[in-house]
Amino acid sequence: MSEVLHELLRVSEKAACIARACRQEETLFHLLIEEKKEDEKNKKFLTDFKTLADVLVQEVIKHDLGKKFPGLEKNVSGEESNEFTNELGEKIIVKVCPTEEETTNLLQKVLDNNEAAAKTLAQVVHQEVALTDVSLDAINVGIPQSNIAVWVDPIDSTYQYIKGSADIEPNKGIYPKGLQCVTVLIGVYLQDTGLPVMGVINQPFAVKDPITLRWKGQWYWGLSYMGSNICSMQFSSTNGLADNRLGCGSPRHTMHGKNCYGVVTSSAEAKNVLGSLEKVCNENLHFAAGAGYKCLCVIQGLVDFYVFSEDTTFKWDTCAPDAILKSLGGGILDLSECLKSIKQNKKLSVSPQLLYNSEVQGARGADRWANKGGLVAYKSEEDLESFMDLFVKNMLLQN
Ligand code: 2IP
Ligand code: CA
Repeated sequence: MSEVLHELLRVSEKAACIARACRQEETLFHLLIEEKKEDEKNKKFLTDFKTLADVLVQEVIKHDLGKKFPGLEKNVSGEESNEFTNELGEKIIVKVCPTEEETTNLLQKVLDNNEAAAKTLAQVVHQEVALTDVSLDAINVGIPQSNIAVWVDPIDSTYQYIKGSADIEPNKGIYPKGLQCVTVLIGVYLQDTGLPVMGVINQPFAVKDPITLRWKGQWYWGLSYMGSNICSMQFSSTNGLADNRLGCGSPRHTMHGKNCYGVVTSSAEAKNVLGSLEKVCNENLHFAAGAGYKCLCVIQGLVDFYVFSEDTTFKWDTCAPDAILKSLGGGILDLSECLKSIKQNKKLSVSPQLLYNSEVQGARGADRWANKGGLVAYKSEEDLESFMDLFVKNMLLQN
């Protein structure tokens, strides 16, 4: 299985290269940030370049995985559909073609004949990206390929990708917004049980080189299958730039000299939940953009939990981080089920984990794959029990 994980890592880096190119190459950046003029907004068929960038990254991931592991591409899913309609009303299926020239021609059709942009984009799509992590060679875990499927979020935190600033200062290591919140998420789950087993999070804009002003990325991987738990953070080898052991054994956050919990959540979180979190965490309650990035904050040990009660995260947002958290002894649970368990005095370990093979009954479109009951991402089960008790007690005081 190390070959699959190796390929996930390599293809995540290729995705990160495309994401960086769209921000760093003048011809592409111009399209990315282009504000549509009022009359253009009404043109039904105008291609949205940011959607194209998303779709293209997803197609590259699908294409490369299928090339290496024939058949796997049929089990790769994500948020985007690869069907486009251009200004002339032509339907175009965006895909990676056998040659760079063919991909250029195809992209030119979607980009309403912008040859320079199509060429630049096709070039990055077809470039060879080599990425190796020697620690992966040590993995000897066999997961039947016929039982695996993949969730892809090609560019999580799209808003920060388009509008995000490069100069946001972190608060206790956490970026509330900005390019650092953008991630490429590739998660593998078992088709029969729906459990996540392998994941890669690639952060394309982790550090900006002060001299060249170019961005460098960073990546994390994890595998959790039948008692084998391995994660990139256990190794000191390179995963880009930063020390990938940052989060291991991080000290508990403190408040007025006492231990307390650190939580990251969304600015879209409900008021009563925020009220309770503020009581439990005080100054250790953080807000950050990006579902993938918030999970990364838990993985890195910058916070203990990522709590979100709304239903606006999806399977593609959580599958990869969930697998990495599992490899570290944690995971992601359905928040509403956790609250039910606590009310019934049950242990949280029996609360449903998020599963990746079943859709929300009665829902349509993307909502079929929503994490309907919200989520709580954690690294330590023991801490989860005591944190949730405090959280629920304070929730009751809010109501
Ligand atoms: C989004 C993105 C948002 C997140 C939302 C995701 O994915 O991660 O940042 O909202 O839940 O679905 P928030 O930042 O408020 O947590 P995408 O950017 O891929 O649509
Ligand atoms: Ca997303």
